[in-house]
Amino acid sequence: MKEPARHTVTAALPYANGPLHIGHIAGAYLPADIYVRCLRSRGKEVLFICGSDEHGAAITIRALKEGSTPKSIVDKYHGMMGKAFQDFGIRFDIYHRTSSELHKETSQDFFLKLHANGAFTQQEEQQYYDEEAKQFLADRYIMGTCPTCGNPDAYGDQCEKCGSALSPKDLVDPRSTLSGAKPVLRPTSHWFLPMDRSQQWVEEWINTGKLDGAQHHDPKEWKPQVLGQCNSWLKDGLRPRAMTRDLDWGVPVPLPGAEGKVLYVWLDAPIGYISATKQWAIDHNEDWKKWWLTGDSGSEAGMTRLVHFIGKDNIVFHAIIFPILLKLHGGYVLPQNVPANEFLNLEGRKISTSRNWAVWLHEYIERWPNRQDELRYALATIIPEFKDSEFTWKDFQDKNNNELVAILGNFIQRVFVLCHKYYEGKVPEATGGDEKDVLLWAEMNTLPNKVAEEVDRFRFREALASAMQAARLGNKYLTDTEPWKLEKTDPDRVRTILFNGLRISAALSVLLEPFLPHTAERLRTMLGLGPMKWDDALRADLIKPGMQLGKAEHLFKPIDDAAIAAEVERLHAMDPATPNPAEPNSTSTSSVQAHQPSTRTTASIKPNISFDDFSKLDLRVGSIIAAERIPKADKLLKLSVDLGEATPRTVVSGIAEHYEPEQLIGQQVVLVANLEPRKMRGVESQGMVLMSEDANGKLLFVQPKEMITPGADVR
Ligand code: B3M
Ligand code: ZN
Repeated sequence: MKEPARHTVTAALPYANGPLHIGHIAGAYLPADIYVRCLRSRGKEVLFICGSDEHGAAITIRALKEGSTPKSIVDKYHGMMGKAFQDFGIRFDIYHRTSSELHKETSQDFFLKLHANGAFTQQEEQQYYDEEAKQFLADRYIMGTCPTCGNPDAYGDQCEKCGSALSPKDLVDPRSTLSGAKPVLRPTSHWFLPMDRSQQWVEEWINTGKLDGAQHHDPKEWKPQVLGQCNSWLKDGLRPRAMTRDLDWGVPVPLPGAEGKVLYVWLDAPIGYISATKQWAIDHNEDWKKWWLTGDSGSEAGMTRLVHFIGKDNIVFHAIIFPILLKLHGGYVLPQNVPANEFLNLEGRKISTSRNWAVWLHEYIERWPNRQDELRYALATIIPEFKDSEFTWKDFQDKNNNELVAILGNFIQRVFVLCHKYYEGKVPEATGGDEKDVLLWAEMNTLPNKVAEEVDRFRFREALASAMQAARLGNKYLTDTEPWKLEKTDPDRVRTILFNGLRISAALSVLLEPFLPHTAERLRTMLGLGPMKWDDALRADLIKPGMQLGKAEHLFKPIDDAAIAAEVERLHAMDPATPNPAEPNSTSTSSVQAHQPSTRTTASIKPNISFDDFSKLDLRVGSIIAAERIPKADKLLKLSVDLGEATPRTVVSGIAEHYEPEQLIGQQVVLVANLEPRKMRGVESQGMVLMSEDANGKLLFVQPKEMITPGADVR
């Protein structure tokens, strides 16, 4: 395959209906950002496109739920997501939005061209209608049982459990998500994409990589699960799919007689990649066409490599439907790869927006300031490349403490400390080298290509491990050569060793940049180097003898158990409750319960427990006799609680944001007295105080109404 002239890289446009969580990041945006940064470092011409997906039922349903309008929903979340991406170091060339005028024009033109090319059929159809809400029910307005896997909460367009793409009429026992009513069928007319007509070429293109007789891409480069999903669709036979909807939020269908109809969100959203490119081109006085078009108007056929980074639930839209649309329009390049990832779970459970079982990116950035790379690192090691993977706070701590601190930070620290100690922070001059040095460089020399190849193959976890290998080699080299023992006897050798150490540090700042851009920049500053390219990684003259080095800074700080315990506690505290399986809507991520204020305040009751289980709990009334803050823990107070025992109990409680310590003295509380003791921020907590939250989120103690002797049991 010819080396492409340029790369158009897209990352799925997130719906502007909620903030971003780590599942989004690990699934699409982090891998895309690593890929793009690596290409740029290697001098390739790249355009990295993203933006908010602001149409479709995902938005209108959210508006209904928040008692707001679609416009204010998208404004709110577009701003929030754009900022979170920026803060996290995901560097799109543009973060656009599909509610823009340019996007409306672009998608209407695209639609009209398809229409003129005879790409659509217009059909009158019976569609589900909610007589209570007086609205046709497309996509997410309708739920029911998935005919494939039996999931009772499948949507009208898709089952999120098994990934099947669905039509509302496929659902067993359909129900309206607006009113819960059983919908009725009513006729309505829509424009359909008869995908069956494209079945043959799509099948050939997906499985052989051939397009119009030419080799377009190598299908062996596609992930097996992506090919698998496409082929399962193809095996079922592609069917006509409606490209318009009866909705009042979206891009209006630009044809006479189409009042009240908008483009299907999965038609307009991928065109969002194109309109974003147009906006970027306007902003930078550039040409958008070369990033998208083939032939005369743009680049040579096959010379622009289009790659879509997405999660697995978006595969069919990017690997089948959008390519069909691009081809029927004509003149556009088709994706050369769609490296979809599987899902990320969190602490043993599926990430769930409605149940707040998530680590939200903007909150992480707030709570862990200047520690973006720590999360980037932890997530990059668990990108769900081939199967679902799991984030746990413990693993985050381990990756930080055992890898970033112990391997990478430690290596850099050792080299810098010694250079400051022996040479007042100036780069020493190397003289010759021995066998250990030859071996070191033989291994080091393989790394840049290895990392780049793994990135090219979308094996980001391996690529990161290979880049980190440079730090492991560096540590081993220092341990083997022991420069600190030689300074008296062989100072020349020590200079060579530390010069090599600095060269490894410089190489690390290049090889780790795609993964840890903030750290790479700090490291370059410490080394006194400016921006570098991939090929500079091993340049022998990069580090010049006599050059002044920066301070021997610690690149990473260890994370203690208490900080991790606080995160886990926080996660559990946010989760309203285990859902009641008898309630059909309780587990879905965006079902609408318009009559209920919010799922958070009306948590469903946990499953029953036996009386025996209950009697295992030892609940006691206690009096708080002392309270103090715990240094460096904003949320925690250390309480001394008298239970009538010989010594008071020490209890750590997450109430520091709600009470001043002095307010608490003398208050009575209910304590779980037989909870396994647990250390938080170095303090052992010997029990747990029971609390409840008021409507404003303030934590209140559960207290006896009148004073009771401390130690009295609660039953
Ligand atoms: N907004 C789906 C999603 O967020 C959709 C992606 C559009 S990419 C063109 O899962
Ligand atoms: Zn299913």
